[in-house]
Amino acid sequence: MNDYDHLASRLRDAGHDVDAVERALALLVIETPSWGYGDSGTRFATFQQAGRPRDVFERLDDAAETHRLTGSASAVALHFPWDRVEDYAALREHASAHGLAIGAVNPNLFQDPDYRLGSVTHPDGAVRAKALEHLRECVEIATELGSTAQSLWFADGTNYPGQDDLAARRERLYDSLGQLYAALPDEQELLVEYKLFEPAFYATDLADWGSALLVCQKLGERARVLVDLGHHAQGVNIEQIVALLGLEGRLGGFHFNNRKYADDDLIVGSVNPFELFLIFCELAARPLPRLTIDQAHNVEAKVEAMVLSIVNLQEAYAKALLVDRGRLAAAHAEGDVLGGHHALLDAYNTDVRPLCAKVRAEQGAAEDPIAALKASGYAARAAEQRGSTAAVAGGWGR
Ligand code: LRH
Ligand code: MN
Repeated sequence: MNDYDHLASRLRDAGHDVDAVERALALLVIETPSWGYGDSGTRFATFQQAGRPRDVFERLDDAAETHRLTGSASAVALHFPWDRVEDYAALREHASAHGLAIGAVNPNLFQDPDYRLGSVTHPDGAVRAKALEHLRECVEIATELGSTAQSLWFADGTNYPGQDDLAARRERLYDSLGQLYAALPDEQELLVEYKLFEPAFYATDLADWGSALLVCQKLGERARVLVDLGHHAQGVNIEQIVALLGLEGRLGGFHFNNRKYADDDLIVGSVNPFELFLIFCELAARPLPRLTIDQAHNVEAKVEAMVLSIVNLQEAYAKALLVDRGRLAAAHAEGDVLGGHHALLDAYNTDVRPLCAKVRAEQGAAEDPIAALKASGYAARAAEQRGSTAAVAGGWGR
């Protein structure tokens, strides 16, 4: 009996609907970020890697390889102007030719020098108008690319007490996003991402989930909160935020990554896999929101990092689908403090790798994506074709 048969029979004996778990896993769609394949770094350095994509078309090629190997990466989130091209129809065609859909569109209002003191919250109305112009351009780009979401993160904030009027900035934020929401076509929604700090180091205008939820409730039904795992203070219970926003119907999206200290943007599940499992336990209780990876692979091989990230997400979701919800509810009803915890631990300690491998194989992907990637020679071929560290178009810090 192979590992899968052994696992499946043990799970069925324990009363799990293994077919239902496999169907749910096969439907999992994770958006990979175009910027996760390109150059990225810290304020100290950006280390260019041989073979990294030279433009958005090659970033899509790397995303297609990630999807070929994992079966769950059939959409790509784009960032503008990093992914700007003349012909968006050609970009859309290139994506669909590789079996990829265009995911969320991410405007960039954090690099232009005009945004030093803010973008949609800037004291100067002309700067806010310029920011809105970029946001409207991204709405049009999304329409051309068939994307249904504007994923909004604003670096807006201040560095010193007294630098600006905190309430006035808030009113400017409401006014700017109100204008954007009014211009939003019906098929698009806004995802509002918050972040505790960086690049602002005194007050960030969208610093936490409550701040983002207030904005969304003011804007309308098609504005929901996006949770980035690296954007919280140490010790914050993120799975509780997921439960709360899910209950409110305001959990619009996720930026998966992992951190030990701050917004480290490391591979999801690489620091705290138990937290990732607990987050999926809350996510699996409702229809899944838009799931996107948001990582910066500063020193590690970028396609391999993305493939491992998808595998970690598949395994976390599979474990969450194996939580015995009936046993959990019974323990809660009986006040059995550890009863529920044991139910979670049993699911978390289940080695789901044979099941994930079987589902990937049934989708025509790889049982062992990392081994398949290494065997494919994809990275060496890319380095051969794309050359080493020549200047590239678009990307972090450019
Ligand atoms: C900000 C952020 C945001 C992106 C950027 C690449 O820290 O998480 O989601 O625009 O990273
Ligand atoms: Mn993010």
